[in-house]
Amino acid sequence: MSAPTSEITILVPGGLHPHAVERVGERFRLVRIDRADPALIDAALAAEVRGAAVSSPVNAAFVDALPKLEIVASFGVGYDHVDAAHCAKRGVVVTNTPDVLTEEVADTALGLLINTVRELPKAEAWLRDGKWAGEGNYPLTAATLRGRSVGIFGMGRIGQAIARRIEAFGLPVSYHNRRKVEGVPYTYHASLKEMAAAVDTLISVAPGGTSTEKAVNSDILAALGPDGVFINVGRGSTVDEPALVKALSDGTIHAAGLDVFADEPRVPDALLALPNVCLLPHVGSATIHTRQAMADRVADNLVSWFTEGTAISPVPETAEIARRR
Ligand code: A2R
Repeated sequence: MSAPTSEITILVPGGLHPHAVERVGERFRLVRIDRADPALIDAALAAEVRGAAVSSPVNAAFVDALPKLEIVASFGVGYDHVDAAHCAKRGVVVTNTPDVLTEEVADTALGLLINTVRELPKAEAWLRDGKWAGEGNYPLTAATLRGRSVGIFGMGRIGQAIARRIEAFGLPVSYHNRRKVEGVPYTYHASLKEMAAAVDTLISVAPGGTSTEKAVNSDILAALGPDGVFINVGRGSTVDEPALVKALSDGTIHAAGLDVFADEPRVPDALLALPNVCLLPHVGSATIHTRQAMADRVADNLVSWFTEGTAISPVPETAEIARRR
């Protein structure tokens, strides 16, 4: 532990934010490979890699190819691309970058909600296309935020930041989690379907992974109803996309605003063809300011682990390991 960190090898498979690469390179021996593929690990590398800094998939086989691995420092708060359960079994701590992006993603969620309900991108296109001068005012929007009732799927750090903003807009907030959150003033629903039926605006900021896979399906969308607006800033995997396309096409719900998709960066043509969707290229945390803070958190987790023996932000699956050292 007390050896100079410059003698510790940190592997960076695939792309990583340049500031994270720079910070890790300043403190550690940094090795880059194209992707997290065991075929790219030779015996010499396997014998020396003690940490990895990643923003792309890391599976069990890759972890097993690195017998000295102690920590996987992942960029982003969502870490469904890292097999954290396997890392826990192997005694490898996984870290993510929560908190530093919370307010930024919440800002994006509100922007996407307003753009979806009030059709602001389409209104701007109307102006730019010369239709305001040529044809007159942009049509009044069928939907409004006024009188809406909002349900948040995933009342965690970002969910609560979104809820505070929604409150400031004067709208009631409900939420669905597996567990009730103590100390928040919002209405809890133990079932997502029950919440969808009780509100007309559903904002998903739940993590990816098997427990949320396609949780927003045709049943949930039907419960949301014909005035329903669905916003997703969590993970695309939480939505049954074909069911969403159908619900948007046949009037089951009114509109959707999506920043995340099941198979990024590919967005289904069927979604692109719909007039009642607002689509963003996963920009929830995408500012220079916040991405820099996330990159710092990746590096700070590695530095803390190898100098203090503790990780700053271990994911829940590996929290025990982070405390054990
Ligand atoms: O279920 P709980 O009590 O563990 O609450 C978490 C909730 N959640 C779920 N709710 C219902 N069904 C599930 N299967 C389920 N799994 C998790 O999502 C918790 O309240 C919330 C996640 O909050 P945090 O862990 O604080 O994450 P944060 O920072 O708000 O980010 C959320 C997601 C990331 O995972 C990325 O996918 C995206 O936002 O950027």
